[in-house]
Amino acid sequence: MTSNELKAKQMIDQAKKIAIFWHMSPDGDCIGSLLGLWKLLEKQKKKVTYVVPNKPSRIFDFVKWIKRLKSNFDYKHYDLLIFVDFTGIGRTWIIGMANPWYFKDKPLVVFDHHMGDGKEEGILIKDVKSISTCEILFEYTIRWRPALYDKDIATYFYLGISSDSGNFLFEEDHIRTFSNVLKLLKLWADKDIVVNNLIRKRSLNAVKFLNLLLNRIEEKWELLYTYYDEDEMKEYKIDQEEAAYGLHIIQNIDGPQAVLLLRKIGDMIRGSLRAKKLEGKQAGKTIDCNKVAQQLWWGGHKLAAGFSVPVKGKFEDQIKEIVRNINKTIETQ
Ligand SMILES: [Mn+2]
Repeated sequence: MTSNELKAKQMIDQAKKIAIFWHMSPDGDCIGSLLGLWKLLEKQKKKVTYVVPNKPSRIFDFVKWIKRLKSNFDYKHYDLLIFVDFTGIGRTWIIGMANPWYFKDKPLVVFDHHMGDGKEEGILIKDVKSISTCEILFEYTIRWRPALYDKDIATYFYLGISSDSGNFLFEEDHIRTFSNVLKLLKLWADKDIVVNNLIRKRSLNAVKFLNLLLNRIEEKWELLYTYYDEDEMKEYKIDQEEAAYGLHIIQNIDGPQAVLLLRKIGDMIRGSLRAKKLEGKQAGKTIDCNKVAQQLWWGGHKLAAGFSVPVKGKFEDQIKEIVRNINKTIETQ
């Protein structure tokens, strides 16, 4: 065991009251990490509180115990805080909480696979080479507490690996991911429930919204992009996670090296950038989304990253400016 692992395990073993936090717009990896960890800790007779900044999308309604997640933090005493699937930069939502000072100098363990900014606090169990936080959690906890594993826990971690890998499309270390998944399936992870509910099922409104996004597609040099305003989501009665379906579809369009989905949310514009993984001689030329996003405030991974900029002027004009800036950044890579 590395010293960080040893420390994290000790802190978790000794703590009786634990609060687990996840990031904005919880995705499958986030939900799987949190619920998997929660069940492992409950089985060790620990009192666990889990905190979500905003409600998970209804596409996750099929997940067992999802309704137990609470979004109000009580700011009481906890022996240990755990962050899953986010570190320094992702803590911006914590700053927006009622008492941000609460988090200062608290015993903290972080499980994450995002690139950091070097300013992270706490004991970091971080592996940017891993496809998902659920994978990291599984690799550690199956060594620490194999006897506690059950079908639910295996399904939670399977959910995270499946959703962050785009159902095994984006993983880089195939042997690592597939051997972990094989172990989870042997522990009775329910693959069918994840495939049927998360990978295949779409609401009719989500498909109609996709049609809107497809009609707006533009192509500028290395970038294919489309956009929406959050108010339009309301018209279609869908949530952000359902709207993101468009991104999964447009990233398969042949041609440009990167795709971008822009959305206007209140006074911010959020962008999701995805690069195509190039093959053969071109392999070295794959766009580094993390570098692009960092220049626009945020980051993520090499092939997928997000950014956020304040709204200024007309949405359509700002879109053109953002696209120009991204293309300029790509050019200098
Ligand atoms: Mn993740």
